[in-house]
Amino acid sequence: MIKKFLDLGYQPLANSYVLKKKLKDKENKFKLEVGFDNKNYLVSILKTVSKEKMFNKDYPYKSSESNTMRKSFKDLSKKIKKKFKPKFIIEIGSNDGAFINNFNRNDVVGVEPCKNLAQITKKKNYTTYSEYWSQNLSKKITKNKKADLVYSANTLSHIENFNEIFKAINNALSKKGILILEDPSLLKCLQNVAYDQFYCEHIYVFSTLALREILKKFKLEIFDIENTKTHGGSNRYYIKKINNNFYKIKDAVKNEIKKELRFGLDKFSTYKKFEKKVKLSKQKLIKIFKDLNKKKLRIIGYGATAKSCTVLNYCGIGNKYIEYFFDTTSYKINKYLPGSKILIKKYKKLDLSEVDVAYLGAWNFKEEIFKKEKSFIKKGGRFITHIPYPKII
Ligand code: JHZ
Repeated sequence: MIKKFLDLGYQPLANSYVLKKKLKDKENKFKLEVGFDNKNYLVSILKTVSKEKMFNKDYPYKSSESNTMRKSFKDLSKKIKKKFKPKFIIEIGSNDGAFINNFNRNDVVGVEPCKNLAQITKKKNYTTYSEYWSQNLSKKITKNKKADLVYSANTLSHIENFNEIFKAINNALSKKGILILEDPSLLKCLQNVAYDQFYCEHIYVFSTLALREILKKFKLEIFDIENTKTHGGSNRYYIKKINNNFYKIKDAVKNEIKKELRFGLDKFSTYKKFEKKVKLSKQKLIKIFKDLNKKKLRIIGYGATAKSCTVLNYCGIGNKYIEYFFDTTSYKINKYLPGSKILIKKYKKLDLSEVDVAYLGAWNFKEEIFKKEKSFIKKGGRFITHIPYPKII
């Protein structure tokens, strides 16, 4: 049974940036509540938004926008080539090609329902199917040869229907073929009080415990896990068919499960504790903004992320506190953040003559951003973060 543990209020669609001429229009909003299923340990949002409303030709998020992600995909590609030597790879959710760009065009196929993004890889001559991943599509792609590797990063958590996804994956994989999934870690999310990992697109935030249960139903199992730093702490799961004896199950799997059980990811009480921390985080963050506002300091936002949408709308932080956001994504520039309606401007290096404090919307890229803004920090510029608790740094 799914039991609710967190209510993040009415929220707009996180990636639906608002045009100036539509500022007065009513936005599509939904109740963002999060629950825990004690049968399979799955944490999910309770009300979902249709995929067509979220993932369409106007999708603004590009994986290649940060050095961190480009490097992460490049390093993984090198590792995959060395370790698994795949001859045919399918990526589900290939976005703008940050992963497939690292492979030979004949060896890889992308699946990306957002047409604007699929166009980018098609232009580079990578075979890209601009459709939602499904059994039909899987059959079409693997009609002549099965895949040695199916890869999907930050996509599984966006798809509601496990039955369709995993049956399609099972069909696509060759006998020895493997599946690599990469998604934010629930353990990290709870440890960091990163409640902003929940928004319309993130239907699930997975624990290993939950994923193991889901995979069992489809005769799949995890044989290795890596903890990665991306997106505030993710897990990379290496998965095989249960009857594929080519790979041994590594101790890393057992160890990760132990860690999760030690933290209590199997218990509802853990999630109620998290709820308390989230409420406290909200109070503290609002206080920081109010105090800085009283001092008449100029605050902007840095990185108009989907995650920021949850924070700003849950905490009721709008343009009274944050003058504007900086973002490097051309599609977001000159639009307004959903709900909070804060203007997004084209990024330029932070300058103390214009800004005193920047709220880290893209807290998951803190290291990359701090490197870029070294001079601002050196001269006394400050950042606000809410991770793992609200503070000025
Ligand atoms: P970032 C998106 O979430 C949506 P978001 C999606 N649902 C998901 O799962 C994750 O990605 C993977 C900007 N930026 O990656 C670029 C700067 O301006 O945290 C992006 O707009 N300057 C698919 O939106 C945003 O910040 C910089 O120096 O929460 C980062 O978005 C850097 C590094 C980034 O994902």
